[in-house]
Amino acid sequence: MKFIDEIKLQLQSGKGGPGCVSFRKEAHIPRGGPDGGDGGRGGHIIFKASDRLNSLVHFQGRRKFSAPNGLPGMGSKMTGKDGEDVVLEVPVGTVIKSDQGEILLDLSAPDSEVTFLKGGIGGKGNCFYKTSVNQAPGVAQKGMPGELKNVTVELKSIADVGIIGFPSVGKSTIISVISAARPKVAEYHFTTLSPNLGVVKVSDEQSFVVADIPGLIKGAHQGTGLGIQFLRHIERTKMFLHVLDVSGMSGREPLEDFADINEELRAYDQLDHSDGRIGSPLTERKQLVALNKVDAAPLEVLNGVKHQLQQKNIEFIEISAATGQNIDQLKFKLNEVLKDLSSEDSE
Ligand SMILES: Nc1nc2c(ncn2[C@@H]2O[C@H](COP(=O)(O)OP(=O)(O)O)[C@@H](O)[C@H]2O)c(=O)[nH]1
Ligand SMILES: [Mg+2]
Repeated sequence: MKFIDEIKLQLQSGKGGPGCVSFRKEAHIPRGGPDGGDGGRGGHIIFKASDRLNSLVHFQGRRKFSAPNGLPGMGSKMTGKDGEDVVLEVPVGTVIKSDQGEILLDLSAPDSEVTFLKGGIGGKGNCFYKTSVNQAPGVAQKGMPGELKNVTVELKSIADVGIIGFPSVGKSTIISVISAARPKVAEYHFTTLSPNLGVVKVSDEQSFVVADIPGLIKGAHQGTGLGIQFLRHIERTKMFLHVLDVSGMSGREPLEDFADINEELRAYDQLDHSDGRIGSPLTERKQLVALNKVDAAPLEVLNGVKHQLQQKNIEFIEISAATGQNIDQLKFKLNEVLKDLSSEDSE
């Protein structure tokens, strides 16, 4: 599983409140029985997976979260108030990792809430220590400490490669021919519209995940259809395979399509993203263009498109998902681009 956005946080749950030493005040008796109550529990640190959130930007500027301590116990056997829990909302599909990189928590189910750091238990009041031999214990227990943890909060990507393009250009066919297996569903459970996913195996050690992201149509950024949600899926991929149909069989104009889809990406970038943007703007992400259906493409059309793309210095690969032409090359090319991207990242 790869990650595209991360922040580091220091988290601390509350300490338990101390127990209380107290004795009943009764007429004629100098010291009544013990009545010191227990301390309250310290506040928990809780993570909640929320559908409403799309990024981690709401943590900006805040790096430390601590839950308040429990309050001390009181006389008359009154328990101290518990410290209030701190609930940290994160987008569905967030992972919490330790400093050592170990996954401590995977928040992939919408609305799931997990107590991550428990608040310390409150100390027992002296009331608790009363026995037949000790009727007036003068001791109470301290509260238990809270927990302190440094963590990395990371947003899972849906896939390494998002396959984009208008309907019928061949996206589903491409994913079916380049991918060997379906990724483990549980890992990707967090997507609302479950895009069609596939694992592309390049070698025994190397594979990557592609997502066929349908529904990108003109006006998607304005919310046409489920446009915005599709765009949000696209946002959680690292690069795009932009598929154009050069056969003319579905009446598509490849270069117009190319411009229209890029226009949707640009328009989405310009929407208000103050609630969160994942990764870089869509228009700045790497795209590889696949000219699909070359088996059925009229030569003049194909050459025209190639010429135009070359003039604009746009990288492309000619393929046929139907005949398998250049499909291996496509896999290798995508893998290469992803490797370049991840080495750029680590620089
Ligand atoms: N001739 C030809 N047809 C293709 C090729 N790839 C896809 N198709 C056909 O194009 C149609 C649309 O493909 P599909 O994968 O469903 O497109 P999507 O809407 O982008 O997912 C289907 O009838 C496919 O069989 C190709 O390389 N050559
Ligand atoms: Mg499809």
